[in-house]
Parts: sequence; structure tokens; C-alpha cells
Amino acid sequence: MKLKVAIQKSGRLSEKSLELLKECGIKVSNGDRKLKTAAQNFPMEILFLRDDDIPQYVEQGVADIGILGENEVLEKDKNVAIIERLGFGNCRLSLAIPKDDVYDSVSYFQGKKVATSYPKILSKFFLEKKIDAAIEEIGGSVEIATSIGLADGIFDIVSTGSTLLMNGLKEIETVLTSEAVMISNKNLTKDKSEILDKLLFRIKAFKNGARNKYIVLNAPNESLEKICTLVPGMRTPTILPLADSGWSSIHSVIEEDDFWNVIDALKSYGAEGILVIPIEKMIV
Ligand code: PRT
Ligand code: ZN
Repeated sequence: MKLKVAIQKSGRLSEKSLELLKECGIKVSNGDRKLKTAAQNFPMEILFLRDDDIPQYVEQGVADIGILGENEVLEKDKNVAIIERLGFGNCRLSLAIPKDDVYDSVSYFQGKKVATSYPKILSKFFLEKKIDAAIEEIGGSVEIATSIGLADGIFDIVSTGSTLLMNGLKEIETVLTSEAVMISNKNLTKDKSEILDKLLFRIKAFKNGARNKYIVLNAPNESLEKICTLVPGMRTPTILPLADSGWSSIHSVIEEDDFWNVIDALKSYGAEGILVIPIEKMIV
């Protein structure tokens, strides 16, 4: 029994998707870019597909799970479950118009025409905002649609914004923020669900590791209590006496997000010799 995983064949998410599997200890060789390949040390088969096809294949059970942009999942609107957010491929779906046009509100689009490869998401947005606009569906190069006179505005994926800038456009509404997600067929067999649980366990350990740092520091004993509340760690911090009496070494784990604030506070309590070390995997 193998879990069939669909990932993008060649595109922005391909490399990161394979990297994620690698971080989960799963060995995949795709030297010759086949349509499918079996993992060497995990009950998994990998299918390499266009991202547009992944939702449908997962719905039909051709693949059991898939990795692709959330934008694509929402646009295709298939009967699949989003089971994990993966933290890469971040982008947004935004409306943009010629940079010299005056924009006050979304009512700008009333009676106008917008070009996009994401007609479903856009029409839902216009419906919610009660805007009556024409949607021109095109397959690619959406950013040139206004300059060639095809549309008044565009709705497309934006990451740095430099493509818009180069095409004389400005971003005026973010409709959706997106990242790579894992989707699953809703009727997996018990055997396949068990393999998926193993995979998700490993993904979580990797994500936790990436989000946290191991911290080691020396502190005067009189500040131990305050410092322990700052770096509570997974259960409690480890405290070891230093040879120098009156001082201890503290070992703990802190989150990347409040990293610098914690460091500043630690210093103010007299901590020194602070080492911050990356964590490869973290099982809580
Ligand atoms: O061949 P296949 O159909 O599989 O691939 P594709 O061409 O449909 O998709 P691909 O590989 O371009 O993108 C796959 C996914 O990556 C998208 O569905 C998004 O979820 C995600 N992603 C993240 C992006 C971007 N960032 C991105 N910047 N997808 C596209 N872009 C485009 C953007 O539209 C713009 O034209 O890249 C260009 C550069 O963006 P700026 O804003 O940085 O200039
Ligand atoms: Zn695509």
C-alpha cells in the first residue's frame, strides 16, 4: 500500500515540495523527470503534474494528496480538504489598474472589464462587493492586458510587485493571500490515512523546528526565576550550575517570532554568553 502524492512537475513549487519530502526523511529520485516515481524508504508514490490538474486528480483519487498553491485550490473549487499549510510559495491575488488612474474604492470596477486567470475567485469577490464587472479569462501574461486594450484592470498573482511596476500598473486591492498547502482526498482508506498521519507528524516536526531556536545562556542565580519565565521552553528550561558559583547555564527553546524581544529582556536581567542554535526537527 502506497500513498500517492501529486506535486508540481516544473514550476515555482516543485523544488520546495521535493525539499519538504526530503526534510521528512523521504528519499525521492527524479533525475529523469518521469511522470511518477516511488519513494525509496517510505510507502509513497510521487506523481509529477501541472498544478492546475492536481485538485481534480485528488478529488477523483488518482492521487491521494497534493501540494499546490491555495490560490489554485480555491479557483478549482473541487471537493478536497486542505489539511496543512506549508509556509512556502507565499503570494497574494490582487486587483491592479494603470498607475495613473484614480482609485477611491472597489466601485471603480463597476461596468469595467478585468482580465484574469482566476475568474472564479474574482467573480465571488465582485459578487460579495455587489460590483457588476465583466471578467475576461485569459491563460497567461495577464499583466499586459490593460496596455493592449483588452481590459481596464487585471486580477493576478503578486509576489514582489515588480511585474506590476514594470507594466505600468498599481496594486489596489488584495483579495486573497496564499501559500502552498497540502490537500487530501476526502475518502482515504484506513491504511492510507495511517501513512498520511506519519507524513503529517514529520511535517509538523520540521515546521516546529524551523519556527523555534535552541538557546543557551549564562545567568546570575538571582535572575533565574525571571529568566525562566522568559524562556519557559517545551516543559521547563534546563538549569545547570556553572563552575563559577553564583551563576547557572540555562538551556531552552524560543520562538523565532519574539526572538529579539526575548534577547533584549534576557540581557536586561544580566544574561551573558547567549548562544542561539537552529533546530532541525522538534517533536513536542
Ligand atoms: O505549469 P504549471 O501549470 O504547473 O505552473 P503555473 O505556471 O501555473 O504556476 P507557477 O509555477 O508559475 O506558480 C505556481 C504557484 O506558485 C502559484 O499558483 C502560486 O501559488 C505560487 N506563486 C508564488 C506564484 C508567485 N509567487 C509569483 N510571483 N505564482 C506566480 N507568480 C508570478 C506573478 O504572477 C508574476 O507574474 O510571478 C511573476 C513575478 O511576480 P512579482 O510580483 O514578484 O513580480
Ligand atoms: Zn498552472
